[in-house]
Parts: sequence; structure tokens; C-alpha cells
Amino acid sequence: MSEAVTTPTHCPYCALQCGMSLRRSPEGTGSVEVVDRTDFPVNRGALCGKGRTAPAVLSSRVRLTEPLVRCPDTGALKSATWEEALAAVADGLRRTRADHGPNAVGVFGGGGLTNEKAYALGKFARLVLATSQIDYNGRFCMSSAAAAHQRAFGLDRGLPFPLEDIPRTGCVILVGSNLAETMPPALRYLTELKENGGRLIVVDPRRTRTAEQADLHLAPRPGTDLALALGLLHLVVAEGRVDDEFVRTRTQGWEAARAGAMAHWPELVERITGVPVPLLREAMRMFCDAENAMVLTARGPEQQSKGTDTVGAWINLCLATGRAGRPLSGYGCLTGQGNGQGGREHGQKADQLPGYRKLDDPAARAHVARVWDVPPESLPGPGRSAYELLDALGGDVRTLLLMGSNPVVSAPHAGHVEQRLRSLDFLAVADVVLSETAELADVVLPVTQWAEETGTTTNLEGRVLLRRRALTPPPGVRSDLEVLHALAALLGWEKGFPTDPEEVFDELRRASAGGPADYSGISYRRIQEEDGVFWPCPEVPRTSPSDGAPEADGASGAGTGGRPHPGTPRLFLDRFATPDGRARFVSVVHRASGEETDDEYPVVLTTGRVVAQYQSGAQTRRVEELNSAAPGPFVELHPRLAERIGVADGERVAVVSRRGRAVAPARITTAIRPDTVFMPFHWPGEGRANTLTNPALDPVSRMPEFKTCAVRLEPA
Ligand SMILES: Nc1nc2c(c(=O)[nH]1)N[C@H]1C(S)=C(S)[C@@H](COP(=O)(O)OP(=O)(O)OC[C@H]3O[C@@H](n4cnc5c(=O)[nH]c(N)nc54)[C@H](O)[C@@H]3O)O[C@H]1N2
Ligand SMILES: Nc1nc2c(c(=O)[nH]1)N[C@H]1C(S)=C(S)[C@@H](COP(=O)(O)OP(=O)(O)OC[C@H]3O[C@@H](n4cnc5c(=O)[nH]c(N)nc54)[C@H](O)[C@@H]3O)O[C@H]1N2
Ligand code: SF4
Ligand SMILES: [Mo]
Repeated sequence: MSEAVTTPTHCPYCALQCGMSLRRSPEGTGSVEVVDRTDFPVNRGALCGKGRTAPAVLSSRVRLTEPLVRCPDTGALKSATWEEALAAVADGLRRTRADHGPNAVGVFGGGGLTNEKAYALGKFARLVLATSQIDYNGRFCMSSAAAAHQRAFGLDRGLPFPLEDIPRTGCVILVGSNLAETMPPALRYLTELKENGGRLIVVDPRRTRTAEQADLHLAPRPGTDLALALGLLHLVVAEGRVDDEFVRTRTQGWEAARAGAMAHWPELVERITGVPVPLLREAMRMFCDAENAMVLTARGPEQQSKGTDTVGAWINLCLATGRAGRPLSGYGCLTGQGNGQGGREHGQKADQLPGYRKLDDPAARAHVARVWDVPPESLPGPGRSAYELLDALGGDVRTLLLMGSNPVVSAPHAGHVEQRLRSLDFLAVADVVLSETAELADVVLPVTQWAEETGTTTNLEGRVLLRRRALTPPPGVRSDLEVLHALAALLGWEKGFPTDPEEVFDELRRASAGGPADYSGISYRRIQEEDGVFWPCPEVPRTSPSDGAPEADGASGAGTGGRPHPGTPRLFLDRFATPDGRARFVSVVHRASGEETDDEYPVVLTTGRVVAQYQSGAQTRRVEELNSAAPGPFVELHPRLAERIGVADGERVAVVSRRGRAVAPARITTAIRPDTVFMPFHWPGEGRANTLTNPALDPVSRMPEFKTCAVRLEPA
């Protein structure tokens, strides 16, 4: 009897991209089994329940295995051949373009797509469709941190250091991250930090499982992190804890930033945030007393209409105290989706070309146009951000091709977005399951999944990883790359859209060469040999770091004498990626949220996640084990608030905002502020949190305000 085959790969879900192995029969058929992969450094074999049960979604009982086309007579989706389905999509795209011009066709991508897919999708939009109207769900995820990174450091890589540095720093302020639930294996890094004598401060309006680990928990009112960060900086100045030498030699713009902070004296900050002054002081001292320290943010402070400035204020705190661009110190953002980092680098974003190049930069256009073998003038300009694109559907955007997102559940003001999607002339969705958004489509294209295809993702550390095909997909499904290849051919582009992921990656390397996110020195072979490679990793070693990030660990390209570039685990140690190498302070003051509470809507709603469901739930709601752990939506509220509105634990409660009404059982707990309720957003239907959320956008990042809006509560 022949042996089972084991393939090392990575989890399909979050940005930790835990390593795992898949074991299957030698024939490559039947089911696969997850085997721990203890050699991969990020998770050392640990997996959360979602990763462990991911193979369940490979089963044809829950997934799509044939294309669906809407029947003109009955209005229902019915099975079709691939030829019929692809012809219908090509027709829809062609017709809209002929009738309304190229910008009437929109494309919506996802941060879960591999680098190869994200790259191919962006290229397909710009070349084949010649549309500027492309964006993706990452806009809803880490766009504010990305914008703040760019502004302060001249480069956006979520973590400028590997996770392994966390246990060795002295103090971590973790702002609006519930990683005990959202990245469970990463909790180990915080546990080790504490074992090493380091301190942990958690900033979250709820006492989450993560906050329970903290030495100090600050519970601000949602939407007030900007005031909190400014208040801490005020105390840093007031108590003489500024690192003058660092500020003088490595930064720019301190005076204006200082003035902004000085307007936020502790009592004012207490009034805005609800965090008592003594706790502010304690936090500031804990942070400053440590020799090295880090600030890590996640969606809590970022998904606000002032998310970019808020992250900027946290970066200011790091810069003023000399906690950036030094070993074991710095600011980082915990990116969310499986390829949340890589997905924002290679061109599915409205304003971007591969390699994190800017679409409106003539040199970038010329470089990428050369790789694509087209004239630079043929590339369209920047388009709209994700919510603005969804909002335009049925207006000037008449047809949409969607790959890797489920906005009916996950977009803000989802009732409105759903109605916009319904008003389209034509909607094509490529997905692995019949998501709530796919249900609205004219054509649904069933695609292969993580375990059935090869491709790279870039995890939250900026480490480029290889997912490997471990089993044969069922007949009837095709890969996203095959879909784009076939559609391109039907639309007259016989060449330029290969279906082999490695071929796409090799082109991506060339397109990214010399850009901020330079992948040109990374190959599938190197990734496998080195447990991943950190970008930037140019093929030709740089002689001067001024065209990108400084080199890691003293390994400057110039000195490597022709050896391959080692990749860059640690950024900014010598200089920041700005033209003069100095980090930029931002000058900010606190401002109100897009919607503040009032007599009619007196309670703050915030939203987020639970450990057993992933995102819109399209995949995880199809896994029995996860559903029994987290069967449905709920409204988390404080006993005092529950008493005031007259609901008991488990009773149905209606949450009403200016945009709609959602109903779910009450979950009463003292772990939340009495002025705030929390709903997870994983479910459609009457408990859909996004029926309520406010699409107020951050002016810089265009991030919607998922983390705060005004609601009232009623017994249902
Ligand atoms: N189980 C699970 N894991 C996931 C995902 C999932 O859907 N499910 N999704 C992945 C993705 S794409 C992402 S982006 C990450 C997200 O990971 P996280 O950012 O950790 O997740 P959230 O639950 O959205 O928000 C984190 C915390 O922010 C708090 N919060 C709410 N409002 C505010 C505020 O105004 N200020 C502050 N400081 N905190 C606030 C919430 O109470 C919550 O505990 O998780 C990834 N991992
Ligand atoms: N209220 C509220 N709303 C939020 C958030 C919040 O905190 N609060 N968080 C926001 C954040 S951070 C995010 S990232 C978004 C995410 O929200 P969504 O964009 O809806 O993310 P998913 O549910 O992961 O949707 C991915 C879809 O693509 C499919 N899919 C998976 N892999 C592939 C693939 O390789 N190819 C194709 N074609 N399809 C694939 C899945 O089956 C699923 O239907 O939600 C945002 N919405
Ligand atoms: S933490 Fe994230 S990457 Fe790791 S197993 Fe869970 S979902 Fe997968
Ligand atoms: Mo996300």
C-alpha cells in the first residue's frame, strides 16, 4: 500500500497565515486531514478552531461545484456549463462598456486573494476592461493604518519587525485588538512578553479575553482613541519623558505635533474618553519606564472616520519617546485578512500599481506599462474607494465583477449596499460558496480553494509565504486565474493572463522591482527553503537604501557581494523610507465621530468578531463545529443598560440606528462599558450588524466607521 502524502501549506483565513500540513491519500482524492506543522516559526504548530476545521469547506456538500446562471424566465439561478457562464459574463462586461464606457464596469477584489490573484485582477481591470473602477475589501480593513504608515514612515508594511520581537520588548500597548480571539496562536507572544517581565497595556472598550491578560486595561468610549493617544503624549511632555535626541536626529514636525498634544490635558481626555486620569498616568509611565516599547493597533482605533489621524497620534507617541526605528521598539498594525498585506500591494487598490506603486506616478506607470507591454497612456487613472464604488452601483457603474468578498454582510450600511447591488445591470461573482452576495448575481463562477491551488500570501509581518496545492479540486471548478485567463481571451486578450501561479508570480516580481514592496528577489524556491521571505527583497542588491526601505539587521545589499538579498525582517533601523530618512510627526487634534449619541440615539454601537466565525461567515458558517460554538448574532450589553431598557439575558433586543434595525439576543456582561453595545458582524438577516453601521469615511484612507455609531435599544 502506498503512503499518504503530506503537503506543508498555510491556513486559508487570517493574516497570521499559520503553517499547517495537509495529509491525503496518494491518489489525491477524498478528504484531507490537518497535521500540525511545528517547524513553521509563526505558530509553531498551534492552530485555532477555524484553521483546524478549514478542510470542511472543501467538501462538495457546502461548496459550489458548477457555474450558475440566472434564468431569464424564472429569475432563479440554475446550473450552466463553464462555456455558457463565461460567455454570459464576457457579454455583460462587453455590453456595459459599449453602452456606457469602460468606467461603467467595476471590479471588487479581496484581501484573501493570493498575491498572484490580486495582481492578475488589477491587471485585468486596467488592461482588459480599461476601467479605473476597481477597489477591494481591504479598504474596510487596514487602510487607515496603511495611510498613517505611509505618512509617518514613507512605507506601509503592517509590522516593521517579526512577531518574535514582541516577547523581547519591555512594554506593549495593544490598541483595539482582540487577538486572543482574532489570532489565537499569536497570544503566545504576549504571554512570553509577560514571562520575560514585560508589561502589557490593552486599550479596548470591552474587557475581552485579550484585555484579561493585561497589566493595565484602559476602556475608552469607542471613537475616542485619538484623544487618548494625544493625552498620553501630553503627559509624556509634561513629565519630561521626550527623547530629544531621537526627535532631533530622526524625525520632522515635532513642534506642531507637540502643540496639538498640549491642547489635550488629562482632565479633558478623561472627559472625552472616560479613562480616569490616574490610569492615563500609569499607562504613560509603564510605557516610558520600559527600555524598549511597542504600540500595536488593530481595527478598534483604525475603523473610524478619523482612523488615519488616530494611528498617526499613536505613532507620534512612539516617535516622541524614541520608540520607532530601533531594535525591539516601534509601531505596528496587526493586519487582518489572509493576504491583507500582499493584497494591498499589487494593484487591486483604486490608486495603485504592483509593488505598492502609485497609479498617478508617471515613472511607476512607465515601469508597469513596460512589463505589461502596453503604452503608459493606456492605463486608466485612480478610481473610487470600496464604499464609494459600492455606493455608485446602479448609478454610473452598471456592471460589477466581484472576487473574494461578501459585501451584503460585511459592507457598512449593508441594506443600502444590498439595494445598490440589486440595481446593477449585471453582477458576476466568483466564489467558493454561494455567499449572500453570490445569491444576487447574474452569474456565479465556482472557484478552487486554498488547498487545491498554489499561490503566495504575505502575512502580517511582511513575510511572503507559499500555499501549496495539496489535492485535486473537484471537477467543475476552476481557479480564479483560469477565470481571468478565459474572460481575457473572450475579450480579445489571448496573452498576458497565464493560469500557472508561478508564471504570474514571476511577472509580479518584475512589476514590483524597484517599487516600495519589492518582491523581485523572492522565488517560490526561496520561500520554501527559508520559511518565507520578508519584503523588500530586491533581486539586484541595492547600493543605496534611499529608493526604499533600509536593510535589515545590518545586511545591506551593497555589502553582500553578489549574494542574494536576504529579505528585510526589520525595517527603519537606520533610516525611515522618507526622502530625507526622517519620520514625520502628524499635527492632529481630537475630533468627533461621524455620528455622536443624542437623545434619540443615546447608545454607542461598536462591532467586531468572535473566535469561531470568520468575517462575513460565508465559509465558517458552513462548518458544523464552528456553528455550534458560535451559532448566531448577539448584542453584548452591560447589566445597567439592560435593566434600563428592560431586557434579560438571552431575550431578543432590537438595535436601531438611523440606517436600520437589527434584532438579536441580549448577552449581558459587565465586561463592556455601560454606554456601549457590541455586535459581531458575521451573520446576514435580521441580526446583521452592518444594517446599522455608519458609512462615514476617513478623509485620507476612505475607511468606513465600523467601530462607532449611535443607536437606541428596544425590547423586540
Ligand atoms: N475569529 C476571527 N478572527 C479573525 C477575523 C474574523 O472575522 N474572525 N478576521 C480577521 C481580520 S480580516 C481582521 S481585520 C482581524 C481583526 O482583528 P481585531 O482588530 O482584533 O478584531 P475586532 O473584533 O474587529 O476588533 C478588536 C477590538 O476592538 C475593540 N473596539 C471596538 N471599538 C473600539 C474603539 O473605538 N477603540 C478601541 N481601542 N477598540 C475598539 C472591540 O471591542 C474588539 O475587541 O481579525 C482577523 N482574524
Ligand atoms: N460591522 C463590521 N463590518 C466589518 C468589519 C467590522 O469590524 N465590523 N470588518 C471589516 C473587515 S476588517 C473586513 S476584512 C471585511 C471582510 O468582509 P468580506 O469582504 O465579506 O470577507 P469574507 O467574508 O472573507 O469574504 C470573502 C468571500 O470570498 C470567498 N473566497 C474566499 N477565498 C476566495 C478565493 O480565493 N477566491 C474567490 N473568488 N473567493 C474567495 C469567500 O467564500 C467569501 O464569500 O469586513 C469588514 N466589515
Ligand atoms: S489564527 Fe488565523 S491563520 Fe491561524 S489557524 Fe486561526 S484563522 Fe488560521
Ligand atoms: Mo479585516
